[in-house]
Amino acid sequence: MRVVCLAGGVGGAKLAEGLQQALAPGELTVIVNSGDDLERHSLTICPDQDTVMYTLAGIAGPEGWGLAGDTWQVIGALARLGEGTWFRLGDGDIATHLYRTERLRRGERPTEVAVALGRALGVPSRVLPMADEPVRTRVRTDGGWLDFQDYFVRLQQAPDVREVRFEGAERSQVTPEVAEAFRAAEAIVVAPSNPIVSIGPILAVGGMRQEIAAARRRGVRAVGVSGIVGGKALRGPADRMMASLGEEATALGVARRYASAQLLDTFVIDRLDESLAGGVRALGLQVVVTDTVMTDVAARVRLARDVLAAATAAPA
Ligand code: FO1
Repeated sequence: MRVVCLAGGVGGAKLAEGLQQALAPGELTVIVNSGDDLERHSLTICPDQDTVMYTLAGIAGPEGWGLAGDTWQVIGALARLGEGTWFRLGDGDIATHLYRTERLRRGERPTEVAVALGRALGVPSRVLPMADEPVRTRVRTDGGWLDFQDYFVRLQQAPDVREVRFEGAERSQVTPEVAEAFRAAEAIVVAPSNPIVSIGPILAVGGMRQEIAAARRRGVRAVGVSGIVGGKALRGPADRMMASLGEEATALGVARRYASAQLLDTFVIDRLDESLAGGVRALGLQVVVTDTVMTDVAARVRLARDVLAAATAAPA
């Protein structure tokens, strides 16, 4: 079953790993958010792409991003030189950024570089950036507009977010590779990533919503998973962001967002949120209630199987 999964960072990577294990090699394409990308120390860094790629290669670091067993010599040496090192890059991870930056400088498209990196790391799925054009997520706080990683890492997501924009999205366009993945797709999965700053930028890419809508018109089912359980984001600031943007910080709030974008057929919520199922159904979505907290690999695969079952279920 060919599956296209939209994903951001660590939460998205976990479900993608479950899907990869549940599917045959080559059946999964993950479209990753590139709104978090940044330039540091003259290197092009694509955190969500790398998080998903390393996870699918089985080499992700202990915090979910970066590489397992990495060392920190280069960042330590930069700190001694007085460089700002709040965005920590491991030595092995830097090799990825050198490889990417060099190829981009030679004129390769970001998608081509991502495919080459995935191949070199032995990833049995395709990991595609959402677009080749640069799109940069920026958030407005009471202190003004910030680059995403300034907010996320340097300020540890402390300020309230009042507004979000995806700079460059209006000039971006789905790539031929992304379009081809949707044309071949038999199911679409929206991972339990931050709906505002992980899935939001992907949906803002020119032509993305149309590709999803065209696949759904062909009968392909789209299943989303809530990254908010019991009113708390499993990871990251999605709950606080939704609240400060005036949305309900629950699985129902996430469902509302996706329902108003006419993105999904089915929404998967946690058993803890069973009482919200009626509200989600009232939005016109089917509901699956299951265990969504991916504590280990077995839980990732279990959730992936539940999602795939929902994607193949006959429409109610
Ligand atoms: N997250 C942190 O909290 N601190 C870091 O220093 C940091 C460095 C980093 C380097 C490479 C990379 O691919 C990811 C990195 N992340 C770091 C994670 C990243 O900021 C977030 O996972 C995403 O951008 C949010 O989805």
